[in-house]
Amino acid sequence: MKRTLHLAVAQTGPIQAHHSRKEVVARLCELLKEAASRGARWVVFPELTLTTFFPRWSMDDPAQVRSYFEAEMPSPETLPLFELSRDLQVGFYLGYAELAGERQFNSSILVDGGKIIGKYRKIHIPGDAQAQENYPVQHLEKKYFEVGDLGFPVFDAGEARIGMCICNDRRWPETYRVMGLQAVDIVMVGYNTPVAYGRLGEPAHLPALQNQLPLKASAYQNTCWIAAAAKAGVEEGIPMIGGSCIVAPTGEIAVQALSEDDEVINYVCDLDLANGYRNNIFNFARHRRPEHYKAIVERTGADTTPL
Ligand code: ING
Repeated sequence: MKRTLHLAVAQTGPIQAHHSRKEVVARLCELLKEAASRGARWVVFPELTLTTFFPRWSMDDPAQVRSYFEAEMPSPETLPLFELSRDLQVGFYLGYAELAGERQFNSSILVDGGKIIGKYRKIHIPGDAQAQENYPVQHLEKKYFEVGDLGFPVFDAGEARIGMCICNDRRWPETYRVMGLQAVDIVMVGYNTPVAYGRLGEPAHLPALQNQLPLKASAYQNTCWIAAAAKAGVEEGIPMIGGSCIVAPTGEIAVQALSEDDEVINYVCDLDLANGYRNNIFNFARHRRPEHYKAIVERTGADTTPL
């Protein structure tokens, strides 16, 4: 009997500063309903799905900053999404700004049967802690979020082992390898990626390529499926890439979004497709040699001193 899981990714178009939580949750509920109507068992929403990508601005008024965070989950505004998930029996990944006491995290949760069954807090926090002079676009996640303190856990969600990461995490191979070493079947990731990351001044074709590159490589190298959900389109005047996709353990894109708006993509994933790779070329137990990998754990930055 094949182990399959019907997976959906719910890409959202832009969320502007004036969009209320209520309006956004209504959009997410429509996307969840669409995914359920296609037979999906799980739906992946983007990073910081409930608000506009506020780390593009430098804000020092604590009340203004806190207005982008959720002090409780579910909150009265997000409860309808939890209830719909329970009623439709469709689980979801949701990215949001988490206020945990006085601590601020860029977080994601797994919700199934209307209950939170897993949480992750973003570990690779990109950008800067202070606004940079003459940057066309700021990226101040280090100003607003602490480094996550939950590691990269993998959760047993019945038919599959599911792990999570968030946006910049997807560019770092360590993210997936830690989950691959926990036999993850599916990695769910949401992202908000500006088209022009100002300080790089790179050709326009590269952001899309550099989005897919780590997803394809990491799905293949860690014998897992990856479901990646963008918040896309022009948010507060800043273009964000779309390109939401579901990637197979073969390294192939199984399905991808065509628009930069609210869009559902879905795919019936054969979870045993990974077996061939796990038993052969990526049989970690047979082929990995951790005794030669110590630099990966012992060093943070690169340096020329001999190991
Ligand atoms: N966004 C971006 C990302 O990693 C970024 C930050 C953009 C880094 C472009 C490098 C290049 O996709 C978030 N939210 O991490």
